Amino acid sequence: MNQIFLEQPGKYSRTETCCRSCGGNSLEPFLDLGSTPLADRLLTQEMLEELELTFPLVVAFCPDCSLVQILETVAPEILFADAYPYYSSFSPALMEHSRANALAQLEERKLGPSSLVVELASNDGYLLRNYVENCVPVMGIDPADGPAAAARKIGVPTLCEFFTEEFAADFAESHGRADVVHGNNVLAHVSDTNGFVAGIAKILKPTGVAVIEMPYLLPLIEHIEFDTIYHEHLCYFSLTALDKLFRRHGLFLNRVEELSIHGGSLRIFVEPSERVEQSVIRMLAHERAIGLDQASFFAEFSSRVDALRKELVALIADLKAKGHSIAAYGAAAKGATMLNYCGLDRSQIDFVVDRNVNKQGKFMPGAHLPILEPEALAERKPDYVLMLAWNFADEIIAQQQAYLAQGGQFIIPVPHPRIVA
Ligand code: DWN
Ligand code: ZN
Repeated sequence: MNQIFLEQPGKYSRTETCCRSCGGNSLEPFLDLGSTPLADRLLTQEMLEELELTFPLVVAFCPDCSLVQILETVAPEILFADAYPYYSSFSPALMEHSRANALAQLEERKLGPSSLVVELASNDGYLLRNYVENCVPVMGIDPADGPAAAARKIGVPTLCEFFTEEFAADFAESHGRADVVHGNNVLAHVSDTNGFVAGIAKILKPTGVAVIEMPYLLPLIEHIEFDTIYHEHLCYFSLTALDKLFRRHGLFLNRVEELSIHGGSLRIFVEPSERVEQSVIRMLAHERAIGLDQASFFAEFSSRVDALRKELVALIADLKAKGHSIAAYGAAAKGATMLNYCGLDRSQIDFVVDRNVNKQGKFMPGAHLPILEPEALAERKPDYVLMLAWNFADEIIAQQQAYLAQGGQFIIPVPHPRIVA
């Protein structure tokens, strides 16, 4: 695939001038992370020798509907190719989070053998497996071959497709409509945002609910979580922007829950009938009160990101000047943004470890850090480990007591770089 990039550079991306949600043409850029490689595109040994193409990573605010979004759209066929390495089941915390979500819907909606639960971007069956165990019919939809095959292996039927409005119409015809539609960390990834939401409307029963999770814009700004910005994430949602997006397709954002996962997320409950609960009214009022629906709210963000970068680079340089060795934990997409924006690579960081066996043996995009198994920390005993998967820091540090006992220390990069031992 890399070779194709070389033959036709630029064929695989488009710079948007209109808002991905409302189509407005007054987009106001407020952060430029430079031209960066695709964060999820881990490299094999042979790919290291080839030119690694990069794409602009500029973030803008839409004053017409409050949506925050990146301006470059890279073709989904490239972003989510079969080499896409993300498997949800490598995180016990995420598995527990998903199980609790499924059981809550099962209970509240009194689902049973005549129900249908669909998940968009169902990955390796990590969530739908909980419905299968409770004899509720399911259907997963995911364009990545690897995770889809893994899902089928555990008894979760999965269609290996991109979810589009057209696909949704056919699905409703052939499979009927769903009582519950899940979509976790997918809405931000789709290039046809409106088509995706219109598709949800097409596959929901009139009494159905779509339960959708996405990272929340407010903690991203408050905790300087700039590394969660990469080409796979086209949109960064406030509740204000979500409410406008769903209403445009006759769907109503009736309930919202705030979650700590992935650095701060929202779980929204969207239905074909309007019965907005206090949780939504309160959060919309809060966003209005703090100005999350105004461009001025983002004015300082770029300088705060740059200050974090300078702080982290200085800390790493100081540790290296003192002769210390440094590794990293988490071959995460956010890790690629962090390393590449801060200009960190193998001259400062020797390797990165990750539990996902599909990532081990590959290399991080741009920085080219080799990805090893977590046991390498106890074996190679780096003095410090930069926690690239900071959203799972507690879980990971709990696993690395042996490394800590040897005197190892972690560097947590956000919201401000700090050393924890
Ligand atoms: O939208 C997305 C967000 C929500 O999750 C996807 N684009 C992919 C993913 O983002 P990410 O690539 O930054 O992934 P994570 O899940 O934040 O990164 C965690 C990484 O750390 C994974 O590669 C798995 C790994 N890990 C590990 O090695 N040991 C995770 C845990 C919990 C562990 O104990
Ligand atoms: Zn807009």
